[in-house]
Amino acid sequence: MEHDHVRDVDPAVADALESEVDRQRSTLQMIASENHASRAVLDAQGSALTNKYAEGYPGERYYGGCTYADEVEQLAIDRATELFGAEHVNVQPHSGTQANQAVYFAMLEAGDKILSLDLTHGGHLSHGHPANFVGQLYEVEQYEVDAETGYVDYEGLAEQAAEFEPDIIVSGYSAYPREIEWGRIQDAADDVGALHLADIAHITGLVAAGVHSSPVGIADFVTGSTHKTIRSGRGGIVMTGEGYADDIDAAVFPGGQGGPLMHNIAGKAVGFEEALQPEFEEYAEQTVANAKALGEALSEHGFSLVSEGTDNHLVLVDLRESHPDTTGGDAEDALEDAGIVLNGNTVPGETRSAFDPSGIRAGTPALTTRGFDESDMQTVADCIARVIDAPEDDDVKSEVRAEVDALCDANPLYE
Ligand code: DSN
Repeated sequence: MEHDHVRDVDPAVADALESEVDRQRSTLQMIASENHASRAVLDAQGSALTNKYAEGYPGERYYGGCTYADEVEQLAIDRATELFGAEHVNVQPHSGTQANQAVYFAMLEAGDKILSLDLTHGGHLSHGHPANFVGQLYEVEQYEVDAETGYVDYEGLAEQAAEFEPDIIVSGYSAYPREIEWGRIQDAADDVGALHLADIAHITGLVAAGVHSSPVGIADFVTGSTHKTIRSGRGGIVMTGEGYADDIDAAVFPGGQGGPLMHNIAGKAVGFEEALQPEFEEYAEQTVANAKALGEALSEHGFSLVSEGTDNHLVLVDLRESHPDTTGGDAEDALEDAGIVLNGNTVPGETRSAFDPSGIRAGTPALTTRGFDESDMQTVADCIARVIDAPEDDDVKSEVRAEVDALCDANPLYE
């Protein structure tokens, strides 16, 4: 993948861009929130729409010259509506966090109460972490997963809601390997008259393909990011019923954002079109099959998986039992030396810290895009185990690196 126009102007950035493509081609991307967008999505994101201001919405802009911006945004809206079956879709949020921000801004006053999953149990910064604006503007209490099973403690959540009386309950998670029971969270919200925000950022593609149940039509608001499992242009999305449509649109623009990133919205439109094709359902099914195969193979190697497995695109490994002297950060570094890129992650009942956590999170969306199947995942799990068993051993890392090279050669990217 050449960047000739960049190279003419700026060889330093061109070198970095080309090195990044090489890095993605020659290593295994297993960060659960990442994927490899198609060349079509990349082209759309690198298009002349990056130049266009289009504050407002299709047909109601504050700038002239929006004919094609309108066409592109309406296509993104129509395709998302078809994919998810939502009554109203806003495709302008710059990110998943800004999609969540729009919901809070539309529905809450400063000081209102949010009940959300603890970050170390799989939640997200924008669900109420004290370092995030959400934790600072609102009163936040957090629920947890069951310490024994690793599944969301739905009964505990309902009891906590009855006591705390939140204005909104947030579901949908960033490091949670199991199917989410939207209806049980909705029941807890209904019991206390709270709103329900379901953040499907990680599983947007799985929901679109029907391989994870959908909260659309159950939760009051469904937010997501558009570049993870759904592999579209980078950014966020908000879905809601007609009753909240105007509030959400006003909270996105002008409430929280100025001009929409029209080039990214073009990438969303193209990616949504790809996701409407039958092959995308096969992709999503294979993503989950690969995560299950990875989890089973890691378990056979003696690793302890939070919730003992997965229903979605990721596994969360708690290293404390099998490798008490190896932190998630140690594992992340050693694996990257061997060409396997994932992240150290906190685990439920974390005894270290977010900077030096006790687990690793591994996802299959990007490898599945490259064509990896269950037998490849067995090889990947073997490689991960060998490195984590001997994180200081350079010979092991070199041997694994050679296996990674072979896997990458067999599953080429951006040819
Ligand atoms: N940072 C993303 C993740 O890795 O889960 C979520 O925004």
